[in-house]
Amino acid sequence: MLDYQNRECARLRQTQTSGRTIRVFFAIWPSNTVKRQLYSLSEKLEVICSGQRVRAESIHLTLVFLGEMRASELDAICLAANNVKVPAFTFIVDGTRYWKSNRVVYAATSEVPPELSDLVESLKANLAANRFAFDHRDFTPHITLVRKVKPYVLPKSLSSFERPIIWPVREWMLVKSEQASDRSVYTPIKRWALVSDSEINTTL
Ligand code: 2AM
Repeated sequence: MLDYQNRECARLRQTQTSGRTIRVFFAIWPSNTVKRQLYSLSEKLEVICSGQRVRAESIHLTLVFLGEMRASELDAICLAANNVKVPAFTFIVDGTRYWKSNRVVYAATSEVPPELSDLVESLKANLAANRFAFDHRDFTPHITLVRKVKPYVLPKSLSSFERPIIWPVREWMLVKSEQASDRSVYTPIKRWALVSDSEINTTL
């Protein structure tokens, strides 16, 4: 694991000095337990909506999409993100939705946790203060599970579940996205822990 991280850091440093750009975004990634539940949900969805399900290791929730950035800007992006202090929270996945224009089916929540909205707003404010450009569209928390779906109406049992998936969120990260022949490959660059309430109070 350490070897892998060292190799990744060395590769990033090389990219940083080469003037190349990399595609990056901030996101939260599910634990193995939550990932298994979401992946098993996508198995049902893939069958009924004839799409292509997202690979288990790629399931995530995007916070802010930055897009192509100069690799030399990465340190400054991380410094801006260091200012974000938001408490840990729980994200409750309690339904799926069809997003017609993107042809995806995604997992959603009926109640966006205020801490998640604060995390996104604080990240955007710190990025904007440092003059970084990002996607300014309103934040709609979505976890894409199936892509390239046919026009489709979700059965009631899948638009709202009786037994929600409980996702405890303890950290968020900056992620690099690379295009492989048939898919996107995501690699974490840096992680930040969400803070406990006591840490928030002592920094006020
Ligand atoms: P998606 O799940 O709806 O495809 C990496 O590309 C991640 O950033 C994906 O989760 C993708 O959302 C999200 N994203 C948000 N805005 C994007 C944009 N303008 N272009 C590509 N991906 C975007």
